[in-house]
Amino acid sequence: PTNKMTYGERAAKHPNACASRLLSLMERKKTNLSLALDVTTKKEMLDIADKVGPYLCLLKTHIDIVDDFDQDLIEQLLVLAKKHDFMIFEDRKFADIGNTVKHQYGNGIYRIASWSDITNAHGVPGEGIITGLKEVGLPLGRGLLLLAEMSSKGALTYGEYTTQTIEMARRNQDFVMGFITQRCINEHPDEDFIAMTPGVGLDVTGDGLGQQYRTPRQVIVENGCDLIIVGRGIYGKGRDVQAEGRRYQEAGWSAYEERISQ
Ligand code: 5FU
Repeated sequence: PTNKMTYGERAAKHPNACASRLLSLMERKKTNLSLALDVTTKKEMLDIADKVGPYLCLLKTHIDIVDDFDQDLIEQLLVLAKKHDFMIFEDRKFADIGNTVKHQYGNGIYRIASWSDITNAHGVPGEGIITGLKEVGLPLGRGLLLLAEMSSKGALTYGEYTTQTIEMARRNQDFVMGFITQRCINEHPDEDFIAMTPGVGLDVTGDGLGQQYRTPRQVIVENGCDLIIVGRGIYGKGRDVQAEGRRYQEAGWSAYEERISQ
């Protein structure tokens, strides 16, 4: 299945335009690294994105934690996305009824749909959440991820909840391009959801607040995921962000090469 295929082969036949764009970027730039850029000032955000940009396929944001957010931040992030050739994923984790999330996605201060290639949602409200987000995002060529499994200790995303979330995605493949998950979810031969995985680190196993880390190899080779999402492992206190960016890019890519050559 998708496990043995290259990102490029998958890009060529992927029916979801946003997924295809991301997979071909990954192939062309030889990276499956997504940076979780959880910093609270505009300056740090732009500085780190510029330094780590060469190693990324996807910049993951939490735009609502930036103290001095303004429209100029968005414009500058888009300039960096073009300069370094990466896409943007606002990790908004929508979780309300369809009509509300439609506005949370398209309106307000952040206008997420206007700049973020990808966003994500919980399945907890039922399928209307996808329908609402799709009305706003699909005409703009955006893609959605559903949260199938979280990385944190004691997460309730398992069993029947996860199963039903996956079924919701299967019914909405024009807009749902993949999952936040800890393992590859694809089962049917023609199924190609992109598996993006947070909770990745090479040096520590947790953060004291419930986060749990696994290595790129565990995630990509052993569990068949496609992207590693790394935050503090790259820009944590005292770290050389450029060197760490390269280190995670290399670790992620060599794990992928090991997987497809097996
Ligand atoms: F959906 C999830 C999840 O299950 N676990 C996560 O850690 C999202 N995340 C995000 O990934 C979280 O909000 C952070 O932005 C990022 C992990 O950052 P870290 O610094 O690598 O722990």
